[in-house]
Amino acid sequence: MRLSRAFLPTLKETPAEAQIASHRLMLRAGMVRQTSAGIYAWLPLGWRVLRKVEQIVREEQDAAGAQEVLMPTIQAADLWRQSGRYDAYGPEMLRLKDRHERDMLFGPTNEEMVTDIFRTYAKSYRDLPRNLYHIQWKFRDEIRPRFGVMRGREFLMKDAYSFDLDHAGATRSYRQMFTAYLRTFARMGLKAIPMQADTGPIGGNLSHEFIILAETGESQVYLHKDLLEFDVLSQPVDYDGDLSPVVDFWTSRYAATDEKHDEAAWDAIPEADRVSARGIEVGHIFYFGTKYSAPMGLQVSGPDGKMVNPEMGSYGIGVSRLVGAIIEANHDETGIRWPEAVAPFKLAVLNLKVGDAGTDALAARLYAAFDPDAVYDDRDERAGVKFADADLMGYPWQAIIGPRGAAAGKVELKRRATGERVELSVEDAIARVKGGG
Ligand code: 5CA
Repeated sequence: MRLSRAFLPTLKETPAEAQIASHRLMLRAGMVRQTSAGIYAWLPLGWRVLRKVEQIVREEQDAAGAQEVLMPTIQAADLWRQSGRYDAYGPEMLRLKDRHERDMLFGPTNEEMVTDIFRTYAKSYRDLPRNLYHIQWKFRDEIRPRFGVMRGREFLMKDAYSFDLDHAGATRSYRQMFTAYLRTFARMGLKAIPMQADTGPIGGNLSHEFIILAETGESQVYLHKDLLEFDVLSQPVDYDGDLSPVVDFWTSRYAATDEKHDEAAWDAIPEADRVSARGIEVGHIFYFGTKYSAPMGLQVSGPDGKMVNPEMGSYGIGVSRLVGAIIEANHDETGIRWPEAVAPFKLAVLNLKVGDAGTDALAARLYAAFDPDAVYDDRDERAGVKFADADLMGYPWQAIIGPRGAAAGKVELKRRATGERVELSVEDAIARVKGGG
């Protein structure tokens, strides 16, 4: 994308309403624009990141055997009356009426709807196990929307729902999602720690929150330091096989949120191994058995011919929240430092003298080698403005092209994460950025 024609509106001033770094940087870099309290429009830069995050989530769900669907945002209240949650959910639910005065709602989550869809088709134990997910906008009328997209009212969530014949099957589905979550967050460059958690309005008896450590996190968390060192991406994963080598490690070390914190267990850990920190919840998984299948009449015939209610679980990831969380974990005083996997563009080509035959030619070659994963700063702006914008927007690589270097066929390659700079020929710069090292 050529910046001379792009809609990438940056803000010079730090917006007063933004209390944390990610919110400030998302507004300053022109990633999002708040249109009502807790409701955001995603502008080109933000939208590209959101889609990259979403795609990693999708790939890992698919790899774990879940199937993607798309359920609507608007739901009929009657479905929620069947589960008993319509009245219980309270003022966080946005309730609507259609022109026929029928009660509708903007979905805060989809347990009822997916149970309704599944009960229409599933007849026997041979229709199990299944796992359906979608990536869809949710609305929760949060009492205090804050921190930008981190706690919004409208937000993008991936929610998956598993259906199994019995407890053993449901445990297996839970462990598959547990593993997929570890991989998903690791691919985004995040260390997310699963912690036993309360189940809240979703209900059920087993639940883990996936939490990344950040000073501005809303939860207080306690964990064993070994958990920060486990490299899940180097572990082979066979979703149809034994997941213990990945899953069991996490239950062998202490990790808890404030609500579940156990002082006695904590005191038993050597002090040098304890980490207490603030955290951001980026995912939450639940096992709740027949909490929805029983009242909603989802049943299948078992191998012995008797009817059974499938055992269910649900598995959420805060896709839009993740964009903020990734920035919380990857920024400095000048701006964002995107991990490559989710960067809006891999490379920014900064032409310091637009109109100079030498710089124009080198810039065009570099840009062509990476387009559409590169931005080309071909604006008629001072070098300082180009440097500041590239640092703010956080592209992993910057290729800086000035007239003196261009005359010698050289560009200066800067790595945003480390600040390291090297002078290279165009070919070597292209190879370096492609190689990622
Ligand atoms: N039905 C279950 C699992 S699919 C569910 O709704 N779980 S949840 O309530 O924990 O939400 C799942 C994830 O959505 C959370 O872990 C969090 O990352 C994200 N999330 C929840 N509320 C918000 C919000 N107000 N703004 C942004 N993200 C949110």
